[in-house]
Amino acid sequence: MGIFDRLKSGLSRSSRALGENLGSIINRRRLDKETLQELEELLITSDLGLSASADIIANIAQKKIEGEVSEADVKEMLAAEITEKLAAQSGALNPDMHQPFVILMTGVNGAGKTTTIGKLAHKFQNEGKSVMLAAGDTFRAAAIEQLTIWGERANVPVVTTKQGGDAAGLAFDALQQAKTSATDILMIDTAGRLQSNNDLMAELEKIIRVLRKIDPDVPHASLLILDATTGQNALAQAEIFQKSAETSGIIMTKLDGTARGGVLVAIAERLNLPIHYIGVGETADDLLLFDAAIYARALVGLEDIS
Ligand SMILES: Nc1nc2c(ncn2[C@@H]2O[C@H](COP(=O)(O)OP(=O)(O)OP(=O)(O)O)[C@@H](O)[C@H]2O)c(=O)[nH]1
Ligand SMILES: [Mg+2]
Repeated sequence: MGIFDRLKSGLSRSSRALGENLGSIINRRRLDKETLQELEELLITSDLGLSASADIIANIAQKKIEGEVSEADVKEMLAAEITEKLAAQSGALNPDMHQPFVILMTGVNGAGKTTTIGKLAHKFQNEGKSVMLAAGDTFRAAAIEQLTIWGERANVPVVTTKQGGDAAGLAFDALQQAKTSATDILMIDTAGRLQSNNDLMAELEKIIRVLRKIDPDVPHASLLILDATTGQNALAQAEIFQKSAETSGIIMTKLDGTARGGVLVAIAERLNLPIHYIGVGETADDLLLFDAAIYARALVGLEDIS
């Protein structure tokens, strides 16, 4: 399956929910005020967020489209508007800028941090880069083992300490090892934490502080992993993590099989942060580069442009 088809199948629950309701709103109607209102409500219930939904509909209203429109017409309009909203937020990571390029992974419990590190390790490794992982989740019992398994699969070294050990100290050791071994990319896993837990959020600040004793420019990327199925709560998470972890970009996971794929638009609207990748499954290959147009078209249930 190509990227578009994988994304489309992942987003099928989201696009089906949107498409079915769109059909009943549009069915051979004009884009009058009432229809536009219903469309806006549909976008809001599809998790695109109040502000993005209002904007998208205002832009469409401005076009003053006369006559009847088909469902496909409206999908094209929505896809174009959503693409425009997301376009500024698309962006691959550029790990060639530093060596080692240090990536800190943060997020709430179960968001997909460890799995995403595994997927990225696989991807970078395939691109011929040397990768090292740091098992900075010293809190959860099986976390170190889980990361070690991903490391073995991708054939990359994993720096560990004992369970209950100091995460910042482990990160420090790992950065030193990555420097000594001239590793291209170091990815540091962290324990899941709720954004409401101040002590654990402070621990992230400590990890960054300690890493900066070695190199004031690290981490080069602080990635917040957001689980799409949490819907609007992802926004609250992002705002707090941005403060403590100095979030520089987002990876949204579990976009396969959720009906809440629209939340990515709300996130992009609210946070001025790039969305680098999206997770569409549990295996190493299930990480896609985020592309605004492809995402928008899959979300509204249109075919690929090409
Ligand atoms: N369907 C699907 N499942 C995913 C995706 N990413 C991660 N998962 C699953 O989500 C669950 C949690 O993933 P982890 O990587 O352990 O999450 P974590 O953020 O490291 O969790 P903690 O370390 O407990 O905070 C696992 O069962 C993963 O397989 C995704 O993109 N799609
Ligand atoms: Mg984990």
